[in-house]
Amino acid sequence: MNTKDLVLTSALGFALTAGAALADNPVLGGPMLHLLISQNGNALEIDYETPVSGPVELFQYPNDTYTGPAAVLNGTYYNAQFGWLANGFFSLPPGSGVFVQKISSSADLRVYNAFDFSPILGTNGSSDVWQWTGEMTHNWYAADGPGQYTATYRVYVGDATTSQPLAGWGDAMLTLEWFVPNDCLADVNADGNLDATDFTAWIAAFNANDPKADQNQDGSIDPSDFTAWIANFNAGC
Ligand SMILES: [Ca+2]
Ligand SMILES: [Ca+2]
Repeated sequence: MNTKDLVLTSALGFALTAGAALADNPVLGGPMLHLLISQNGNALEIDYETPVSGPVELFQYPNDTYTGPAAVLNGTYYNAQFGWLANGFFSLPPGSGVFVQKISSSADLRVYNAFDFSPILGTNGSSDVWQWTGEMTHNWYAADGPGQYTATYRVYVGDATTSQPLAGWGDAMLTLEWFVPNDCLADVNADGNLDATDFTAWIAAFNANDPKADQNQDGSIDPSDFTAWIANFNAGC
């Protein structure tokens, strides 16, 4: 690759395939969802290869234990369907590169590098800025329990040494969303614990006609769901 005239091409997706040969390599969690980055003059643009309708689910694989760097995913709910992918050729100024900057993120969402599982994009005190090489890169997004997770990123052209944005270049913004469904009905406030606060949460859900109040899963919210909540609570999760 000519460093002066950086050419990014989707043909560089081989790295992911190579990684998949590792015995304990984690799985993506579903079809690849590519975040297509393209250059249009002095601006970056983003498009979705596959329209994403709603949050993407983070999965836990209780029987899988990874060794080595991938062990950071052990016990987590994770997904790597979102992948950065170059759409066409890039011609960037010498000494520059493409960067992804975390603008905002759910505090409990963690991101790990696609290839070496190092924490990136603000995870574990890492920099909020991560340099993308231009090859297909499916980073790992992980969380510890039920909930909704979101991250907003800015993609820009920056100085390869300082990562400072280059003047005169347009950036692109995108927001990604994930979720972990709450499979513990009695845990109404979805904090991963069963305790008295879930009773308060059930009352609030009942009054708000929130589907979470439907503890017997019959499609309607009525007083029988109170009895059902007690039963679910006693059954535990
Ligand atoms: Ca709870
Ligand atoms: Ca019901």
